[in-house]
Amino acid sequence: DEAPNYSEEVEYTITGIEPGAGITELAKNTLEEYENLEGWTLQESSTAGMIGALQEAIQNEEPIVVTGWTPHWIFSQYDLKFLEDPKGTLGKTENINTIVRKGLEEDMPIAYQILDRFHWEPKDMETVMLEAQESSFEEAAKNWVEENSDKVDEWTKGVDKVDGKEIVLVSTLWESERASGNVMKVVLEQQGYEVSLKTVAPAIVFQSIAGADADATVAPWLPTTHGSFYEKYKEDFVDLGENLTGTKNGFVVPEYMDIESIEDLQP
Ligand code: PBE
Repeated sequence: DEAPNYSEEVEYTITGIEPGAGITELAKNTLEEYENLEGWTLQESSTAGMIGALQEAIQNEEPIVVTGWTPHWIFSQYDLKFLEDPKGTLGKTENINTIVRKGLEEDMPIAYQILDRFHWEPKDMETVMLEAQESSFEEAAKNWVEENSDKVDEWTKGVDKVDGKEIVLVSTLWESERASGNVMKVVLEQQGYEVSLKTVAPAIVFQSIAGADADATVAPWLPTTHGSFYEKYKEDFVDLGENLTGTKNGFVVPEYMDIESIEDLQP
């Protein structure tokens, strides 16, 4: 049984996202590691551009291969599947970690303790992401915190309040991290902090924590997606461990495409 050949229809192209994304580097490496992808290229654009191209292809029931990840609302909106990645170049199931600057434990022990305790599930993150589509991340985060006081209490119980101390969080621009960043912002604000949340490229997340321009991040995907930045800066930050388990990157296609693996794509 031969898999159908979609290569010409997709113009030997993987539809990608922002140049600075971890998944963009992993996708480039994937094109190098799979012999059957010789001659294929990664079309870098933006997340919105990738989603627009995906939606257009689905409307016309045409083939398309995109760089995709979960948690993401596109999986609840459309019938999609990850192509199997037998070489594992796009990474296995990953964690999102909390990383803080050196000295934060001494300077802001209260924030440090809450950040250290912060842990939630992919479905919590998805709830915020979905609601944010109708309102905003700020609004959705506030509501999630209100409706999940049992979880938030576990992070804040027994911890003192502070009086307007400033703290800088950095995050990336993707919706999953806008969800987690805004939830942490609300939680720290309720504790009495003045929180600024900045959105930057993954490289800058690590660079600013290592350089103490920012205090904390709840955004890094590890061990693979942001692993190269982690390695580069690991002497210069404190890793508080995972805050969520179960993210995944891959090449994503509509269900109606009759292939199952990256190896089914043809040169
Ligand atoms: N992502 C979503 C990011 C991390 C979170 C997979 C697009 C990246 O590739 O850097």
